[in-house]
Amino acid sequence: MSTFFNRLRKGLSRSREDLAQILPGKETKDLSEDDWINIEDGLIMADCGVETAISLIARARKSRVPLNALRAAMLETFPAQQPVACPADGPFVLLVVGVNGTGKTTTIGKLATRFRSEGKKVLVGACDTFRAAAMDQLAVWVERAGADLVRQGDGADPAAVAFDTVRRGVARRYDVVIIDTAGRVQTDKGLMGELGKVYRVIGKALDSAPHEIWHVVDGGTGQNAVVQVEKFREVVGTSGLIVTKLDGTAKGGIVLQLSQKFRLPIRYAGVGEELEDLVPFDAPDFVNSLLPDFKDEI
Ligand SMILES: Nc1nc2c(ncn2[C@@H]2O[C@H](COP(=O)(O)OP(=O)(O)OP(=O)(O)O)[C@@H](O)[C@H]2O)c(=O)[nH]1
Ligand SMILES: [Mg+2]
Repeated sequence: MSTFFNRLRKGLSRSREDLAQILPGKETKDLSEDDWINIEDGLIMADCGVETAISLIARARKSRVPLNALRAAMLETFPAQQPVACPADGPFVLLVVGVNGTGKTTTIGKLATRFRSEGKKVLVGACDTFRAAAMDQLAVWVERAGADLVRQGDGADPAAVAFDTVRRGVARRYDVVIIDTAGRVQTDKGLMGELGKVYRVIGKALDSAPHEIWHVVDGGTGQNAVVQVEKFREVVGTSGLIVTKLDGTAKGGIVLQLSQKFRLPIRYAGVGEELEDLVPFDAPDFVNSLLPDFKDEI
């Protein structure tokens, strides 16, 4: 069994156990209206949100075996995974965004390690220039990964750092350039404007960049994650999601909700604080972690 599956199963055990109470291996014809309401409540409690819970239930009700149908309906919320963009004119440039403390910097360290293990030359830009500690934290991760870092002094213009990083990535023929940004609340107009500038300046340094914009979401955020993704997407045109902290107290349903609402690929899942705790997202593993196992063959 994969580490991802084990960690997820552990992380999502509460939601799975709750759902197991109300989703016995029954056939649809044996379920009462109250049972369906309980199942819907269970999905909402697991952070699926009302809209997603209702649409999942609507599909499950059409089938003879609700658990099977629910599993299929959950899988359908995930769009087919497209390969990550592979530019012809220079390095692959990735912009990483999200609210405070979701795990952006840690995730960049883990991603840089992955790319390095594939033999790629990786350059990381420290565009969280507000706090020296933030740049130091990134520097540690980057060194552990065996990647290179571009940083300027405290309080430097994040857009200038982003521009420099991408230019250096092109000039020195890096394979991958990753831009770390400061966490910001989606309602902060000033900081969101600054992020928009970082995004635009990357395009000035390399026409086709950024090739991917990944929004790092804390899996334990709950319903607020939806408005976060919406607002960041308006500013930087998010192309994919990374959901972190799925090893902790996250209830998991938010992943289904985000996927159903935005149809964005979920590229990776964070399942711990160590270097190896970032795994490519696997929809069947995820759904199997969230739903109870079949107790009876029906
Ligand atoms: N359990 C767990 N903790 C994680 C995961 N990813 C990140 N963290 C922890 O979350 C905390 C915040 O991580 P950072 O990488 O600093 O988050 P950030 O988004 O860069 O934060 P700001 O730059 O302040 O916005 C750290 O304590 C990380 O170790 C994860 O997948 N699981
Ligand atoms: Mg950070």
